[in-house]
Amino acid sequence: MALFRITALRVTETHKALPALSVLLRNASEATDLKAVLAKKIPQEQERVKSFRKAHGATKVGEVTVDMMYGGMRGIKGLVCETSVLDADEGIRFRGYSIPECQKLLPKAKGGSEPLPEGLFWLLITGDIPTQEQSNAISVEWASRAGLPSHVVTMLNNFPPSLHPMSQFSAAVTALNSESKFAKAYSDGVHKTKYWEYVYEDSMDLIAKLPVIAATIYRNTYKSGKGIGAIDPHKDWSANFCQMLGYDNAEFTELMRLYLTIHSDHEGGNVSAHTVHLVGSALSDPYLSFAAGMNGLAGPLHGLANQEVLIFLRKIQAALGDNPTDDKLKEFIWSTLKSGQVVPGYGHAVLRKTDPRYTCQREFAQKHLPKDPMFKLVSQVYKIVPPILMETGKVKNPWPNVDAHSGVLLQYYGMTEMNYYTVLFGVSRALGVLASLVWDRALGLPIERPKSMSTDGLMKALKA
Ligand code: AMX
Repeated sequence: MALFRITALRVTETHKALPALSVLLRNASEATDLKAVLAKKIPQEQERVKSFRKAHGATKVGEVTVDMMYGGMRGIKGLVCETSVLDADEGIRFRGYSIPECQKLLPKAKGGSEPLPEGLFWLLITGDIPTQEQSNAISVEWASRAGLPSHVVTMLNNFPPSLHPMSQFSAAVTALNSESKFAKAYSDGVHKTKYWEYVYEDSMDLIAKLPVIAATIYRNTYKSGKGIGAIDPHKDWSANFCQMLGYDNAEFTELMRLYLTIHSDHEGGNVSAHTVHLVGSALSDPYLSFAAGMNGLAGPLHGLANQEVLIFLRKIQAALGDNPTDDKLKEFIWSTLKSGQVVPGYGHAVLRKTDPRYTCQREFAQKHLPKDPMFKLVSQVYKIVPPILMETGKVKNPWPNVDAHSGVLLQYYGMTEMNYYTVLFGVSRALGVLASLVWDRALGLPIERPKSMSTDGLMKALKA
């Protein structure tokens, strides 16, 4: 076990940077103070929602069929999510902005061309594209909040490397709830109108700490626990994360900025987002709510698909070599389907076209790794799989989703440990679901409790 240890000191070395941090934090002005910006916006939005509900509270939005009840509630409009909306054909829009628009409009790192996740978070939580200064202020603030309590470090260091990284991730986040300002304020009897402020504080702390947790898991599980180094308050969130993971390739850092931006949010109904929202509605603190969502993300039909895709590609390579013929690949895909398995990375519950998150990763690959054999295979799979899935006659969306591409990019830069990929997805997903959680409490949304029925009761009600 000693081999896999890193010391608490190493992780909390962020404190070394404190003098530099305090200067940077002092530079924050009212315009770059996200909490102050939100405090102004929230009463306006509360008023807008209140008057909308007063005028239209009893208006019907849609209907529920029996198939929807047995079919995973597919298509039921039953949730409000402010941060993003998913269109079946166009894909995700973050607060109204498409991925190419975000790539163009959001602040970048010096010398970089991909958006900073800090800027995306500002956009998700406020609805406004931030200035460079606002985005930089978030980088500094997250650096200042990144230290882990020693019990979480000890816990991480004692996990066997055989424990799946997602289990380590979720368990560590759960244990972090010792730090919850919301839980403490609630037990101290804080007024409900102030809930959002504490959920905001916990969310900012949690987002700041996630790369440290994730990097510790990576180093412990795959790199014999060799130290993760210190947070540099002059670097952005992704650059610090890459450095802690042990990657110093500027191109990989750019990939990570793109990756952490595009995986952040996919409206409110997907398993991870919905779970965080649901658990948060019981007033479980943001750590517990987010950990619950991560257990959902760890499912192979959801976030674990990025791991499954690479395993699938490796299986193809092992069976057919690096350059399979189209016919051999078709045979392989059909035999997968006939053995009752899904083709990972293809299909979606809402999307009906190629996922724009796939497209922007493909563009990144075309620019940086056009000759990579695995990328060539992914392109060939993109040509072969959709017609086959259409031919089955049952798959509603034969096109690739985000997970069909991400692993290929990561392995190109040396991150070949595919069991780890979903942790990266989880770090990113925090941005969307925690921004939403702040708004859930700001809008005073109640505990979630839809009505279920038994088959007997349903038959009786429909006189069937
Ligand atoms: N390969 C094989 N069969 C598939 C398929 C795929 N990629 N996608 C859908 N199907 C099958 C379903 O299993 C279902 O079969 P059944 O009637 O025998 O049960 C049928 O097609 C109809 O399903 P659907 O309505 O098209 O999809 P859905 O909304 O029920 O499920 C999803 C969506 C993503 C779970 C499904 O497409 C799938 O399993 N894809 C592979 C796993 C994957 O890539 N998941 C990641 C999704 C994105 C994410 O959350 N990160």
